[in-house]
Amino acid sequence: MRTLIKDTIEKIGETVTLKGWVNTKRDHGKLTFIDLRDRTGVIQCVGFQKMSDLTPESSIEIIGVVKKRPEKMINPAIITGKVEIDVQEYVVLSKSETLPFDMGQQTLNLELPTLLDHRSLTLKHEKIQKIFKVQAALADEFRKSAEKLGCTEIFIPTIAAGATEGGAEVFQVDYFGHKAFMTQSPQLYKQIMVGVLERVYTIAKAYRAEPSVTTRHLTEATQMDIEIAFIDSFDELLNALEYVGTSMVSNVSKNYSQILEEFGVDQPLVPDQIPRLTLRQAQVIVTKRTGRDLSKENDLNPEDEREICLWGKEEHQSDFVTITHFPTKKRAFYTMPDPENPEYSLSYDLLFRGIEILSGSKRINDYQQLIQAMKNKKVNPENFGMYLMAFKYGMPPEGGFSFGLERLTMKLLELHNVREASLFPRDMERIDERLSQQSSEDNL
Ligand code: AMO
Repeated sequence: MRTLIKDTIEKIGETVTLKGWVNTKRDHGKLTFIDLRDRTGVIQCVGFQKMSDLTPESSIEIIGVVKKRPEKMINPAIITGKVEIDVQEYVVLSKSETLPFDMGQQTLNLELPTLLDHRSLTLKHEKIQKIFKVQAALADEFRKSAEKLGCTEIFIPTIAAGATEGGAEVFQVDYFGHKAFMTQSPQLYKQIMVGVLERVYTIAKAYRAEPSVTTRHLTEATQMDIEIAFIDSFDELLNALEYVGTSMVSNVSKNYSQILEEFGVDQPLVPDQIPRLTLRQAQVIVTKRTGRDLSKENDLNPEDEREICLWGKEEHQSDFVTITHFPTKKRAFYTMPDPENPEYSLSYDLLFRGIEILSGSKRINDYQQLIQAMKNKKVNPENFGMYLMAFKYGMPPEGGFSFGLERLTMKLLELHNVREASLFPRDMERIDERLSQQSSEDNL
């Protein structure tokens, strides 16, 4: 029977069967050292055999005896650091070809394009795997907090008849000769569904034909969305998004503190009250700190987001800052203008460690007002028949928000580029393979 690597520490003196991949192999004269890796960890295995047929990344089975390591050989960095395996026999299950680069380093020091060109291989690196364990944990915590808020999970289509967020950044598909679009967000469907279930959440793919290459944009991103009906106040929405955001970040950082340490990242600063600023208040603070005049700007640019987060850290010991009241003309048609000053809207972004990780708003729930808002934004109501139907039949006051999973993962682990937080990132230059390379090959 197979023993998992993490369980070997309980089996000193026993003969065990391990299965995994050759993480590294070192020849020391008569002895061969293998670091064997499975889904639970890494363990050192020592054999007198030459093991010349074992190449790094081969998948193998080892039968051996669990031995206590001599005191001075203990490795406190790994859970199996006090033991090692005395190899009796081994079987190669599938031999790996020679690797294009050394995968044995603690951090894989490759340029991002090389890392992505070899994604199926580089994902196997222990430290890279950890990014996606943290990502899975964030999604899990998102689900838990959404359930605590009383939301029901929904699964929404990704092919739609109309562009959801407006603008030109939409992928068009040929749908049996009809024009259709990849959904830019779950927005329309989650709104329809609060008219049914009151409170909903979804983790969904969102497609944006982003025409530029930046460190924060993917063309296919994962959005974690919540939508809540029968809300009494704008603050109720702010409380909900801050609750979900801080629960995810705090719980994952606590449960995966070792991974954060390995990435050299501090535990996040999460005060009881997240600082809240209107866009205009935030701009005044940035101007005071940098001298830059932002009075004519209708949004925060990446530099401003970084600055306001530095302010949050220094003044409120917070890695989060909530920004509210963006100009109505800058937000999507479904956003509710502030009744006290309709030039601004009941909208918000949540910033974390210098970058926007969430946005959302209170929504227009009145049918006629929604049609008018669409017309003002040059959005044709005829393309949104199914969506609008929900507003004809008693849509309660409602609002919601959406977290970007890759951006959140990136900032929690302080990665440099959002592509590192996506298993198979898509951008204008890549769908798995580099598109330029592919097209030049096509031309051969
Ligand atoms: P928005 O367009 O701001 O809002 O998206 C919400 C969050 O999703 C993430 N995100 C992205 N991440 C990587 N690459 C992209 N191209 C990308 N686009 C978005 C960001 C962002 O904060 N329907 C509204 C939300 C709502 O009102 O409920 C929406 O999509 O972290």
